[in-house]
Amino acid sequence: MSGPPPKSPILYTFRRCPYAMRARLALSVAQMDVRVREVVLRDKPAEMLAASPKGTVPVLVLESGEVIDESLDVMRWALAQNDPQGWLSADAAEASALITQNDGPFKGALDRYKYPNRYEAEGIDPLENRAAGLEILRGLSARIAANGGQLLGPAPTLADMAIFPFVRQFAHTDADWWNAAAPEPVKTWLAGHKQSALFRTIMAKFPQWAPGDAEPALPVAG
Ligand SMILES: N[C@@H](CCC(=O)N[C@@H](CS)C(=O)NCC(=O)O)C(=O)O
Repeated sequence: MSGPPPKSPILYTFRRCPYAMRARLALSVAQMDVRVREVVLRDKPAEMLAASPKGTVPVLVLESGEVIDESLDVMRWALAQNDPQGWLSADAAEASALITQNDGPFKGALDRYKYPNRYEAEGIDPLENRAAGLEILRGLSARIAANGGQLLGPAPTLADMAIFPFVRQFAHTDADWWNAAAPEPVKTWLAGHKQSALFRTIMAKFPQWAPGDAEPALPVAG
C-alpha cells in the first residue's frame, strides 16, 4: 500500500454490497474501531486500488499496513479478537460448506435471476435461476426449522451472518413472489435478521469518501 499506515483500520465498503455487509456485521458485533471509506464501485478510489488491486469491496487496511480483502477473512479477523455472541462457536466445517454453497451456486443463481441482461450471451432464463436459488433455500429452510431458528442452532453464527445479506437480495428482487413462494422458516429467519438492531446499525448511510474527507467510525452494535 502507498502512504503511511492508518491510525485505525480503514474499511473500504459499499453499503449495498452483501460481501461488505457481512464484513460490517462482524466488525460491528466485535466492536472494532474501524474508519469507513464509502466507495462507489464505478469510481473506486486510487487509495483502495493501491491497497488491493483486485478492486472488490470490502477491503480492510490495518494499522500495520496489512490488507485483508476477502469478506470472510475480515469476518474471521474481527471475531478472532472479540466474539461476544459466539458466532465462531458452531462447527467450522459445516459453516464453511454452507458459505461455499452460498458464494458459489446460490450467488450464481441470484445474479442470473436479478441481473439477467448481464448474462444475455449465455442465453439464460432468469426464472430457471430463481428456481435453482429457491431449491438451495429450501435446504436452508429445512435446517433452520430443524435447528430452532438459525442455520446451525438456535442462535445466529458465522454462517447465518455471512449468508443472509445474499438471501435478502434474492428476496428483494421480487418481494411479492418471495412472500408467496418462500418457505416460512427461511422467511422468518430473513425477516428477523433484517429487523435486528445489528443490521440496522451496519446499514447507516455515508457519503462517498474522497481523499481529505473525515472518516466516520463504523457504527458498532450495542
Ligand atoms: N470474494 C470477494 C467478493 C467481493 C465482491 O465481489 N464485491 C463486489 C461488490 S458486491 C465488488 O466489489 N465488485 C467489484 C465491482 O463491481 O467493480 C469477497 O468475499 O470479499
